[in-house]
Amino acid sequence: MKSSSSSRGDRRLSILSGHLAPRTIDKEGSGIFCSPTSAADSVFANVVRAPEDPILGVTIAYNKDPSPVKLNLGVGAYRTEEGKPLVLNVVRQAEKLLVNDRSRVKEYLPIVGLADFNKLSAKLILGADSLAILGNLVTTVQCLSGTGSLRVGAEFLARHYYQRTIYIPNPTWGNHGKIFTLAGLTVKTYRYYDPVTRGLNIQGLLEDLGSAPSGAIVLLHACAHNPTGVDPTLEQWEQIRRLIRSKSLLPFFDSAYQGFASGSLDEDARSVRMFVADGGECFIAQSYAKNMGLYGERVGALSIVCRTADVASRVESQLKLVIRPMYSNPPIHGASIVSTILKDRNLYQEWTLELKAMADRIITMRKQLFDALRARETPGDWSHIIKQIGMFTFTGLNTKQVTFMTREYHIYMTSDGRISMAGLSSRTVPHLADAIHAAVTTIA
Ligand code: PLA
Repeated sequence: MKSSSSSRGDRRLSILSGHLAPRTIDKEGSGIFCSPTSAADSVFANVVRAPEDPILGVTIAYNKDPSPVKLNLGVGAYRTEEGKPLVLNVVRQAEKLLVNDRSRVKEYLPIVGLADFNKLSAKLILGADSLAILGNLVTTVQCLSGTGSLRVGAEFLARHYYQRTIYIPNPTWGNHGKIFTLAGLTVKTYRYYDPVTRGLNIQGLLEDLGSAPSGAIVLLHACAHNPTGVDPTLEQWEQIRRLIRSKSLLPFFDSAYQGFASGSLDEDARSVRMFVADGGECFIAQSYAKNMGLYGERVGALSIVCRTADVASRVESQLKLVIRPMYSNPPIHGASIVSTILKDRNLYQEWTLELKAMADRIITMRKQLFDALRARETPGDWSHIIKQIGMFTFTGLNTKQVTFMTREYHIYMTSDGRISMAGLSSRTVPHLADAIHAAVTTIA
């Protein structure tokens, strides 16, 4: 009795001294050094509150703001001119067909997903006439959108590839580093963006990849680079391709925006097709979140282009061993929507028109924002707004200016100054232009 109450006392004392001692919390909040506060009896009392995600956390902050003029330009999610999320017409049609088809069941898909979906996805990114597809050199597995495709590819590389280092652009989508690190790869960066020219630092890129160890993996954004909106020209892609092949580096394409950069699916796949045409190997992670507006359905695909059909089929057998213990097999609904659209001529045609309309609306927003800043004589050269492509503008606004815009104008964006052009409309452009003007004229 006595000993148990004194040990309880000891514990309380140690908790109290924990309160008083300085805390050590690691950056990601996974530290075990923090003392418990209110939930002292929980076995998780030492769990430290983690910070919100730098991109998805913007939406959480936005949702809490009661202001009627608030504007969410954080996450890259398409909105209509009315500021509403958009379900594509072709998606509604495909869903109707699926629901009315009584022969459809809800059985498990195979580990690698829906066979039709995989074939059609490879065709979409590599082209209908791709020799790699015709030669069965490509293995494609359905994954949980772009993120899941990257992660499965990363896990496969960590298990089966001799080089453990992956080079990602600086800057890049915030999740890239985490995905590859958690899979067990070593992440390094290569120079990509030049803040002075607000364009591509091709020289720095070539130098950094040129000094990468032979065989290193290189992450490339297939088009519409996130967050900068800066893509290499075709000539620059060719320079990058030659360097990558000459050093036997392994390209890993992240294709999250096919169709969103130019409005053309083929145009936006040119970088990938250039690398596949030379017969070398490569990885491609595809997402249907943006180009079909299937964000929450989590539909994507990982394709690995190999040198022989035999290697491709052995690679696929190993991908199954990666996937099965992670999530067993992927969900059926979203992939069925995609394959229904991709295999029907009319639906496919209608999709390309809807996609083009989304891309065009974004381009119009760029022009309107640029004009609005010019009309206000906002200091600075804002031509990058119309030069950059894809969903985002990398404005060049600094963290303080972003904080100011959120506080004073209720405009929400990531702290690196990235704005989602897809979240803007003709109605909200003046408000954003006022905010940018005020930010750059009042805060250095
Ligand atoms: N790759 C890149 C380059 C991306 O920008 C995103 C999404 C993904 C992959 C993953 O998308 P998915 O898993 O939904 O298919 N980037 C968003 C959303 C649009 C996010 O951060 O999750 C962004 O706002 O940057």
